[in-house]
Amino acid sequence: MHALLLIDLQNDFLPGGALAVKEGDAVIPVANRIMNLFDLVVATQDFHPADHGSFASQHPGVTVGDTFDLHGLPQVAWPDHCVQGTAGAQLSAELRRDAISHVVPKGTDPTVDSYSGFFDNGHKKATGLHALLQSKGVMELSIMGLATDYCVKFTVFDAIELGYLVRVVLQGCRGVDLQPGDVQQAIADMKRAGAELLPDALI
Ligand code: VGL
Ligand code: ZN
Repeated sequence: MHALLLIDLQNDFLPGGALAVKEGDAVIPVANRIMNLFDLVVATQDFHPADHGSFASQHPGVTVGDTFDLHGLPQVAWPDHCVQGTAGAQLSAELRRDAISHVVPKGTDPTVDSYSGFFDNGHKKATGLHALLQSKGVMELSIMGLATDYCVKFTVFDAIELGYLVRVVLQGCRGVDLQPGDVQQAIADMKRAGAELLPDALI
């Protein structure tokens, strides 16, 4: 079975959102167009409590974009985003929701961030995504979404480590590029880790 994993296609990562990714809206039509090609479509949802530890607002003296120590892990300080119960946390209304069979929340523990759709950043707790995919007999994953250099990248790394055959739908990814070059580096790192990169022409 081959599943499409849609990473964090939520309002706060789209233009006008709290943590807007440049051209983030360009990936929604890509998702809608390819959904039908898969046995299963699963979406992840960044889903933070209002006092999440990744928010700069929780740490006096820490500015958005800084890296600081969060309970022993290096953490980028983000603006408040994808807060549970807000419109920003919701999946884009333009997504074909009917084709998405499961939504997997992540980042719900205020003490640790969760870029990957599979585990928190400390690799201590699973989100349930792996168990879900195993229960459906999924061995192949095509992955796309936001942001290339954070949640897509770490989801791809974990998926490869867990033994899935992983393809990255590059046309369906956009990144933050906190430092210019981060997105290109992330793409190179995913390839080196063993992901197959699907260029635009293939989908
Ligand atoms: C993400 C930063 C913070 C992402 C989530 O979806 O890539 N990035 N939270
Ligand atoms: Zn987040």
